[in-house]
Amino acid sequence: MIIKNYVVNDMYEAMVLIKKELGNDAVIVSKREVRQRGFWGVFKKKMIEVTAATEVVSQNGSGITKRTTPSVPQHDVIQEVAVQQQESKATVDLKEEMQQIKSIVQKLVERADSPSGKESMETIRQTMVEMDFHSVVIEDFEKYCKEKSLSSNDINKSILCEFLNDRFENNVRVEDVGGRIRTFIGPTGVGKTTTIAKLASNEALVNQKKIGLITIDTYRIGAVEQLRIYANILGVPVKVVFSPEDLPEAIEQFKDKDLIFIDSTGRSHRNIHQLNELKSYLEQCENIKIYLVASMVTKNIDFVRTIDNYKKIGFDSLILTKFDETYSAGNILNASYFTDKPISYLCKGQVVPDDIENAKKETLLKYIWGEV
Ligand SMILES: Nc1nc2c(ncn2[C@@H]2O[C@H](COP(=O)(O)OP(=O)(O)OP(=O)(O)O)[C@@H](O)[C@H]2O)c(=O)[nH]1
Ligand SMILES: [Mg+2]
Repeated sequence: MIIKNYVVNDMYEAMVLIKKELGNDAVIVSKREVRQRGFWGVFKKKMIEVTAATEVVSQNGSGITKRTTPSVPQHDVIQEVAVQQQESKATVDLKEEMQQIKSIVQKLVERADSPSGKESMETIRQTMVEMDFHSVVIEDFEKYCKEKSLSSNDINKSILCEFLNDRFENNVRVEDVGGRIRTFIGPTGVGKTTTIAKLASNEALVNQKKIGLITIDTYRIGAVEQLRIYANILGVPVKVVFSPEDLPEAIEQFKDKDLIFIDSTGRSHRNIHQLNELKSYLEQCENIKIYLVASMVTKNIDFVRTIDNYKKIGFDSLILTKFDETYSAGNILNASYFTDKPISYLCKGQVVPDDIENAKKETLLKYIWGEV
């Protein structure tokens, strides 16, 4: 029987020493806490004294049968303990790392299998949101994919392009609705007066048409002056109308004109009272073409509500402005889900008369493609 004491820092250290010196069959007989001598007793360190015993004769064959003095770990043993502790910590770290790698690989495999690894419906939906498509258009795209029995793995940008092409071809209308008397209505600041100036300039200067301008916008300070400035530059007359009943008379006074452009006050689509007031003006006129001017910068929800609410007044055509101020051309298609009226013009800057053109499908498509 060999009995040996070990004063060690922890049980792990003790186990390593016992195993090394007494072999695998050694048993721990006792364990107690002891204090190491410290500096003035202040820095006393807590240690453990472990007593171990074994039946087996030790390696050196001394056959010691008495309780030995506490064994303080030898330098090489300390090193070995430190190495083994480090190794053990490294093993734990390695295991953790392996676990992390396993879960990352697992996720990657799942992603590759799932649609998001390619261009899932969720990614395409996000693209459509960024392009400012209304939720109705996005839902229609999802329906389109279902009808084509496309699995989520098949949904990618080319499918979106295919869908946009299809809806564009079938739903979007472009047409210059013309009209001798034309009025321009729409929300505030969308470019009604500027669009009138652009169109009137082109008609007067390029097509040599006789033009008459009328404004019913006596609400906004400076509105009449704004139109007068354009009229003076073009050398065309302007009439200001203060009440609905006076409008037919003003139009009558322009009976010698080829074209009459009527400017109106910008009205929020949310103000039904103001929309009705505007309607009361337009009801006075016959054979008038009403152009709803809407800005591409308007976010889709307000854009489609504008179209919806202006239906109460009624309009013949759309003019889309401020193409130069946005990268999201979703409103082109959004419009077609809420009205069957065509788009007549698109405006792409502040310059009068240059920044306007007749709406063409190719041009409009390009604005959408730009995003896809
Ligand atoms: N970037 C850009 N600005 C435009 C466009 N059309 C008009 N604008 C500018 O938008 C601002 C408002 O234009 P207006 O023509 O006064 O707009 P409006 O609809 O008549 O405004 P209200 O009469 O106040 O309702 C002006 O600074 C115009 O120069 C366009 O296509 N692109
Ligand atoms: Mg105006």
